[in-house]
Amino acid sequence: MQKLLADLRAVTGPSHVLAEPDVVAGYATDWTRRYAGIASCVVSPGSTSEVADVIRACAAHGVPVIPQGGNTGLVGGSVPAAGPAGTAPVILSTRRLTGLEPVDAASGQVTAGAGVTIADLHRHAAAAGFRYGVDLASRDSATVGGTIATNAGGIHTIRYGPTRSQLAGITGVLADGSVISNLSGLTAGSTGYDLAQLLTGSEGTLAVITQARLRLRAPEPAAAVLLAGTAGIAQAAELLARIRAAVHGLLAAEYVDAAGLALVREAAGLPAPLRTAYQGYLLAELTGPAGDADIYLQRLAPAALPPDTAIAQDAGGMAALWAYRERLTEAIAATGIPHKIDVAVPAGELGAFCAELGDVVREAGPGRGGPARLIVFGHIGVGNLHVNVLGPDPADTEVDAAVARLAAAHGGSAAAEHGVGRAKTGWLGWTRSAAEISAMRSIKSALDPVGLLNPGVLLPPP
Ligand code: FAD
Ligand code: 2HG
Ligand code: ZN
Repeated sequence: MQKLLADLRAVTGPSHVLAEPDVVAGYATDWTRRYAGIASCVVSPGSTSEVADVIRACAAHGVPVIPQGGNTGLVGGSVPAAGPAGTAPVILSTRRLTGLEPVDAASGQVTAGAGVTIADLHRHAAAAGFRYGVDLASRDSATVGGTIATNAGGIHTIRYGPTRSQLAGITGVLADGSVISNLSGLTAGSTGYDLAQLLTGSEGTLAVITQARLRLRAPEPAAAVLLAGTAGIAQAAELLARIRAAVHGLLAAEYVDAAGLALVREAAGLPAPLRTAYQGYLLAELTGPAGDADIYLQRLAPAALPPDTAIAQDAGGMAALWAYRERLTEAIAATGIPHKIDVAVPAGELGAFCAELGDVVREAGPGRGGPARLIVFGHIGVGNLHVNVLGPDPADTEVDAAVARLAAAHGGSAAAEHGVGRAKTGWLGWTRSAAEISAMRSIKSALDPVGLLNPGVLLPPP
């Protein structure tokens, strides 16, 4: 261990290797506090070549490497596994890889370091007259590298697609220390396997991403945000379909159920958003002619909005409506350690899935730490629901598996924008075929034969 620390310090300089147990424990615990393990140390290389040297040093010592960005992941992929499993891994933090090149206006692209936060990327793009297509409530900590590694979605996926759709190139360090890099951003360069896309969603198991070439968009400022009450998720989906047909430029379409609204109001001290309480709430963000409420109401007329729908067109009003959705994750975390089951469900199955959810959670939950509190919200526009359950023991996985199985039974996916991490490896076979999993294993063992990078994440044990 002392030799490993000395070798890592020789690469990065002593101040960039942290080994004090209390400090390391902070990095080795995830955002939800549900996943935690033991790490030898945290090393923060300052360049791609230092990342390569760190990986080579860890390989020489036979010590696994866990890539970590902002540590906002919600499936345990950014922290070590619990329990003593051989030599404790090294956490490789990308926090020093914060280089941001000037925006290339000609191509509408930018090259960013893996450790750049999404909020910093947004500010950088905006200053050059562009917008980055991925946005999420963890923007102040979540990084370019972490969002690529998880193929993060977020609130604007309905408009711009997930992180995968923003990627034009990547630099990454493989498990043998070799560097693969193509940051030319050429969309017309079809020259074999697309390694940037292969690393997208690989959750730190194939390479450490150190830089990315990202596509930017023209700015499309939000012109209106509306919040409408509905009788539940199926009605919210129907209302959304009408809004979609009536207006172009839907930037976001989000759902919060009654339990979620009650919790966020309680935790954040927010007033009731509408005159009446509803079973579910649809929030939609629209782009278009700014400040012209009449034009909006005219355009939305065919959508037949419920009469007491709240519509905001000024920045303060729009932020106030977004708060009911954006502050929910932190409100849940302030209440307890949640079971987070991030699933995708086909639009036509949302109602049936949610109708069965209460019983499924009740059946999986009893006697496991008191009555369960079920909260359902998420990116309804892309069928991505965040089922959160408070109550069951955090170590228990019964309720998680039951909800994920229900999503799969409705033709959905047991894992969605948060990825697989450590939490969901056992469920991969519910949404991917045996042949697909076998192909993924072949890729993993070709690029990382000894399992140096993030072992135990993404792929189930053989
Ligand atoms: P980390 O948590 O540090 O790591 C996540 C995974 O990526 C791990 O497997 C890690 O090993 C790997 N990784 C990290 N950096 C690298 C790298 N440079 N190279 C290779 N592998 C790497 N997610 C969404 O998709 N949409 C949302 O709307 C959303 N909202 C959120 C809101 C809140 C309040 C919170 C706390 C989380 C939210 N998340 C959301 C989850 C999380 O923010 C995303 O998964 C994000 O992509 C993680 O980025 P990170 O930098 O924190 O990565
Ligand atoms: C969101 O959309 C995030 O707010 C977090 O993906 C979801 O807290 C969650 O379960
Ligand atoms: Zn989400």
